Amino acid sequence: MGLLEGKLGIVFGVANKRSIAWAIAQAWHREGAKLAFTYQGERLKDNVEELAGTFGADTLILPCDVTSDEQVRNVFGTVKESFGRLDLLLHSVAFAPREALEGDFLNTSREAFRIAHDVSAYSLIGLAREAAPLMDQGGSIVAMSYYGAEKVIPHYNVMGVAKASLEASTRYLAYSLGKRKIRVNCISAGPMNTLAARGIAGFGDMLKHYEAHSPLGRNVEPSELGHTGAFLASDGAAAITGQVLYVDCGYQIMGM
Ligand code: 0WE
Repeated sequence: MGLLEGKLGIVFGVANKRSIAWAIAQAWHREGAKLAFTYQGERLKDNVEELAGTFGADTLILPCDVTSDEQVRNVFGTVKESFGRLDLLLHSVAFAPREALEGDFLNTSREAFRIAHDVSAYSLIGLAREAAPLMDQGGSIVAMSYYGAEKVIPHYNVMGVAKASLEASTRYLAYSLGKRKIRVNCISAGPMNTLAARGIAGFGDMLKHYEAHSPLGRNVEPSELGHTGAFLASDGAAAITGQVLYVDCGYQIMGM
């Protein structure tokens, strides 16, 4: 028996086979969940259809720009028609304009700040609000964060501020949704070689730094995020809510 047998879930943030969202979706599927997927923009439609299609030709795949209230409403309207209800939601979505991740944090524009927070943090609140009425037997919402939320990582800049907002939103949502038995948690992952990391100057050195300084002496495998995602979604985590779980080979505990 899988950990998530009979559960219904929706996954936001698959871009390609290396996506963290895909690693967690595979684990949720393996544990018996039936999943719907969303994609951001026509550019990613074919990728998501190819990946999610391996879970069955009838897999629900919907467009969703998380900055559009209308698109978010439509997604959950379709999920309600198709699934009737919902147990699980994965938020694995972030964006800041590239220039904001390159220069000096002091030069962060109002617009870059707004976009980063809208896409990467507010979206969790918007998705949770639409998902909650469908989670009529309780539920589990999982969002992805990063250490740059609590300590300065050079160049992570406004994304760090947006992840801090995402983590605080996780706590307030956990409090808001607790009475409906809906849990909300973050996984703070060590650096992963995904599309979101491509082209980030010094990313290779960052992976080497984790290898050298994390207690486990290595980087995180996508499948390990899958296992943690499955645990948080499962009844094994029934008393865990509002938390940030570090899946970072222990890096976060180190002072030097
Ligand atoms: O959260 C992230 C990255 C998210 C991200 C990535 C991009 C690249 C392309 C958000 N917005 C954009 N905008 C783009 O135009 N990570 C945890 C990965 C990451 O990104 C970094 C990191 C790490 C780690 C940026 C600078 C320094 C470290």
